[in-house]
Amino acid sequence: MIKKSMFAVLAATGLALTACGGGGASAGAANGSGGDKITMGFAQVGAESGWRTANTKSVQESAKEAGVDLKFSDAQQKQENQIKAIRSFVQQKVDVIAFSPVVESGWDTVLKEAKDAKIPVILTDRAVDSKDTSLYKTFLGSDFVAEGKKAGEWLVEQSKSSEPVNIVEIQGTTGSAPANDRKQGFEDAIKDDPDLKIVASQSGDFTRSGGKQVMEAFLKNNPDIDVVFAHNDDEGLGAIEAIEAAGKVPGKDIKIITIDAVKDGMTALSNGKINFIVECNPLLGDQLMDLAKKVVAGQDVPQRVVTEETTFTMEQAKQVLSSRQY
Ligand code: GYE
Repeated sequence: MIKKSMFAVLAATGLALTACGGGGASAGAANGSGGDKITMGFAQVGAESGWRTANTKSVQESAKEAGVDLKFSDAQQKQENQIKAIRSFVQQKVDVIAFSPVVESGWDTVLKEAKDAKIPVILTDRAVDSKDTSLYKTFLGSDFVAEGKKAGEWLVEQSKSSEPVNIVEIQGTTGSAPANDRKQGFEDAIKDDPDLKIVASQSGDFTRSGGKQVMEAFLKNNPDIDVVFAHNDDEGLGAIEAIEAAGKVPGKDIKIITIDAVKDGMTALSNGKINFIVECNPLLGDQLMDLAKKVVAGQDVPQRVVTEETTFTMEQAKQVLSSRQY
């Protein structure tokens, strides 16, 4: 099925849609250009994946370098824990709150509390679906719809033979922005090719064990799987284990497409066990600290900052593997 390799697609640029007023500097807060240290409360999703580990490290290291006092909280993939963490940051009167929302909905109340306390909020990595965009100053992260689209476009490109292709999809965390958007982008990209059919789709919660479990069930119920689309590398790596345990060859009998491009994923791609990876960049720390300083100083920041990303085939992965930072 694999014929051509598609070359790296668009690099989303840092794009300023609308400048929105900062104005959230709390009384006596430092402005980041000298003066007191800024205190940032950061509510992380958890430690579910290689991507997340790299993201946490990036935020922690960048905070140190930027002289930002970081209060870090790990929500263990539970929204209620993140809400608690944000409330505690409000109580502690931090200068700025940054968080990566586990799921998209259900944030209005707590974000209103932060707004009433005049503490600016920065969305990092994942979006919320709140109608009231004044509840946060900016959103820094990837375009997940574009990522799903790149995955689907590659598959369309590879499958010109007019034979039916049975796809199984391992979704990310249910209700999360990357799961919703990657699904949508992928479906959009394949919808005009009648040979490409998603025969099963289930969440693996962005974890390796989740990916393995879901794939085991897929293999039991579907004798004829051609392609796995996993919403992240870890789920794809779990699927590889399940495929091998079932006596099939990942990357050959069943093609695998994933998103992230972390070291373990890129290694599997170099070894031919994964066939294509769409990059999602976790190194958001420097940009986050920069935005935080501006927001605390009451300066304007773009409402949306999109991360730059590419895609990798096996050959491309082999070339860059040794220089990958995460
Ligand atoms: O792709 C996945 C992680 O929100 C972009 O979360 C992030 C996703 C990433 O668990 O590996």
